[in-house]
Amino acid sequence: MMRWPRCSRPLLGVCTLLCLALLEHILLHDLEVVPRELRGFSQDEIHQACQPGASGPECHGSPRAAPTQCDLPPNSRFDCAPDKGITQQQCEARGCCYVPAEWPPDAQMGQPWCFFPPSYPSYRLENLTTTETGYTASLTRAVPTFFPKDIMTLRLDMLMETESRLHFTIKDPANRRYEVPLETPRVRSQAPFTLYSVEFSEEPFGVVVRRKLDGRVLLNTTVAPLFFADQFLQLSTSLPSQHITGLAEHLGSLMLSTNWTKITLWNRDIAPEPNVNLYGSHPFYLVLEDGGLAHGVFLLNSNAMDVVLQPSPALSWRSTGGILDLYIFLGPEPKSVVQQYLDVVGYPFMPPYWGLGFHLCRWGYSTSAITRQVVENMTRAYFPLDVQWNDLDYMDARRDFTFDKDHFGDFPVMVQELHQGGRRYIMIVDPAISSSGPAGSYPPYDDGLRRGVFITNETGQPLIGQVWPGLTVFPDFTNPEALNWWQDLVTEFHAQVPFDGMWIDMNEPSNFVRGSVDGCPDNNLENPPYMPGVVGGTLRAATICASSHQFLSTHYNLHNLYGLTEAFASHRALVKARGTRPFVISRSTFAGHGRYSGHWTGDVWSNWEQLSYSVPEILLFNLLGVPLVGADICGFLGNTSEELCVRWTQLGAFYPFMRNHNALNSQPQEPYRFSEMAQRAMRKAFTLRYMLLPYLYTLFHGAHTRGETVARPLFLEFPEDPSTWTVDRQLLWGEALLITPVLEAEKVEVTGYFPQGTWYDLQTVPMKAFGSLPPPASLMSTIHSKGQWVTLSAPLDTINVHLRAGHIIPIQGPALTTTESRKQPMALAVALTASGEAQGELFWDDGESLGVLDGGDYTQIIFLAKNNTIVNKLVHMSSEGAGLQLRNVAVLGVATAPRQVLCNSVPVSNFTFNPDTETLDIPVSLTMGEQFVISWS
Ligand code: MIG
Repeated sequence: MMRWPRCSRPLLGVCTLLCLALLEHILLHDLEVVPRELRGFSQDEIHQACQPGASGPECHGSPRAAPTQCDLPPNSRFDCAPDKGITQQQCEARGCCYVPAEWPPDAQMGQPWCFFPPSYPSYRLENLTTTETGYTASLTRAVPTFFPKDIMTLRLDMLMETESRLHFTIKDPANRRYEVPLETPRVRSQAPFTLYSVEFSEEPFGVVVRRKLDGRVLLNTTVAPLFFADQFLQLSTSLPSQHITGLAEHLGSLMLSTNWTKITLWNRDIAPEPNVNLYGSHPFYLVLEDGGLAHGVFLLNSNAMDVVLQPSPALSWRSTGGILDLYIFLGPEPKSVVQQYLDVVGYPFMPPYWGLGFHLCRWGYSTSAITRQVVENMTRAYFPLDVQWNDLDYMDARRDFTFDKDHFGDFPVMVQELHQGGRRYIMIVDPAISSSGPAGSYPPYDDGLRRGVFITNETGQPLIGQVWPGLTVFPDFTNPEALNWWQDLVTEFHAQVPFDGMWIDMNEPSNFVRGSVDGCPDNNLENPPYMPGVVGGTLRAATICASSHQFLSTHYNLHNLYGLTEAFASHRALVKARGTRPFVISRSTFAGHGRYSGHWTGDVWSNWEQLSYSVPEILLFNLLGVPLVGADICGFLGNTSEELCVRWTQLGAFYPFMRNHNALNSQPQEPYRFSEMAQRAMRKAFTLRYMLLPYLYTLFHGAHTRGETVARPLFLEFPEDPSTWTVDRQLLWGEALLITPVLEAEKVEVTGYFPQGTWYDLQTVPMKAFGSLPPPASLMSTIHSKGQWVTLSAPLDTINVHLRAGHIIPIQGPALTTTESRKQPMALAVALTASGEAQGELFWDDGESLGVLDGGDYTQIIFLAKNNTIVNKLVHMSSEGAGLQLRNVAVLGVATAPRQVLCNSVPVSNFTFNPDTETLDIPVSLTMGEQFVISWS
């Protein structure tokens, strides 16, 4: 739909020119001048006071007279003293309003005392012209701000890239500034149709983005002045609702509070707690709008930043460098928002099948004999184990790419034995490279030095910090030579020890001394004029000097990318060394991380609070395209308890990445350490996971090829139901499974939200084919929900899992490794809706080859149920999947007892029907490769 610009009166002068200039383009574009009511500033005032040639105090330089227009609603006040606490006098000298107010006790922040008046000078938009992809314009500022080095003239590029994606950049046209080296889609021409319209305000400059469908304003940057100084960039926008999530990595609920919240992004090694900057940075948010539509915004900027949320509601990005590079995703469903974000940063990598099995680790498996014993104990106690891990213990003097010949003398043999048992092996690798040995004693250091791959200090020498091996240098993974050096190290070590994946820790990067052993220089990068709310109050806290040098730029700009670049380097090296699908788990992350690696949530305490926080963290990383994520099961720091460990194992069975890991001095917490009763409960959870692996793997394929999530919040499936929006103590696997874990001590009941529809207790699925789950409960356990909270029985041996009506999931017989479980027969659980329909999918391949999709060596099958009939559609077949046995089809929601069941027209004599659970159980003898028709009447 085309819209004529609205030339409202106060803007007439400016607008007339603009309208003439654009007349020829207007029919093609959705351009409008911002209507008055949207503007944060009074145009009249600016125009009167600051016409060209005017010399009012608001127009030129400080000190300025105290502004008069200060009666703004408290929630709509934007902070004019983001950099420091200031007095009334200092505030007014900035040309800002000063109104002291109480902050609630314990508040991290509250309404600002010093705030911008509507007349505060900002940029002015000039020379708006159309381009192939949208618009370009200049932004000019007449009056400097209180930050040093304002860039007085900027260039705006507005790119209408796709129907649902708007992209704009604001940069310095005269000097090339640092930009995040992330590969993003390039678009040559403007999308022919868009879900959004764009409007500009000339003075002060602002952008307004609306959803055409309902006219809702999704972005309005006129609410506060734009800042673009060398080390301080601020862009504020209104939000159309207070329901906002994203902006990882932090500990807390899934939905953020807009009641004056500051989120700091500066990757840091710290045991997770609320309100602090954690290991990763993802400057992306998703907003749920009234009615259930959603949009997302991504600021592609890697500098240290704060994001401030306030109750009007509004959001301010405050970055310390780079450029403003903003994407807006129009959805309109929250699922599409995620997909559109991932179209920009990349879809997740496809993990090997074994990576979805159980991983066992601890810091303190101090010898290969002990490590072996752990594996044996697991098997003896009938616990599955796919991947055994070692922490720092295996290393010689804690140096990467070495092993301790005394305690891990037969390390390579140990790994080979694991392989013979159908298992895999992963060890920790830290980025910091020991630099203290005598020359020639440690090739990774010597070669790295020769190849110039380490981050350097102000004198051009490798910066020296201190990490586990003592003095260390830090590889610069933005240097192509470092990628090759890393690949060589990985390949050489792999030739000795045939490990299967890499656990990359300490890659914020973490440093035990501030900055370096020699401290850091005193300069603008070390002491920026705006210091985000980083723990420790300085950028160098727990890491290296911000002003150190990397190949692409300063560490100041690249810090938040350290984990991402190491993950990239490791992913690439593993492909080379092993020739099969790489498996990397990283502590530090940045936007786009999921393309190369998974993530674990770091040093969580063994307590109930951290157990419950792990649900929103896992959900959030799925929204961010890092679906392979999990917390350390039973907790890392401190001692777990039996009950906590059971509950954590049950929930952990539904983390996409399932690993039990423990700190050095904590009580052991392997599953076999606990009482028989606890072990039985854990075993049940393990069994569930292993049975569900084909479904989980299929979900990962959806993430990899379609940008979907694996573990997902309820709001993603039920956005029209606002009751789902804040649910973050339950999770879905795909569309079909709802998991309701117990997250509190001494509880044998749990209350969960069940969106409208029918939800079948997974334990009513009669798995006679596998004989491993307890007998079906009664029909009582099927939930017919109107959209309500339901209290469920949850004794210690139970995690509630419900199958959503309308879905079919593939299930496989469990085993102690995926090597074995992949050979087991399969079953289908078919959950019918009231109208008797359901559908599902299976993706299958050899589980580890690269290029499976390109080579076509995979199987993809769709299952459909309707009118008392179930059929499969063979979308794509390969020998791998074709031979899988299908032994059992369990149909849930069959109201009346069938008299006859047919499988490919042949009567099935031994079907069973349970009227209490309304379950029809059909034994079959099919292979996945054959087409089937199963029906009952
Ligand atoms: O300074 O390698 O988050 O999982 O066990 C601690 C030892 C270093 C931190 C990791 C943790 C790991 C530990 N590491």
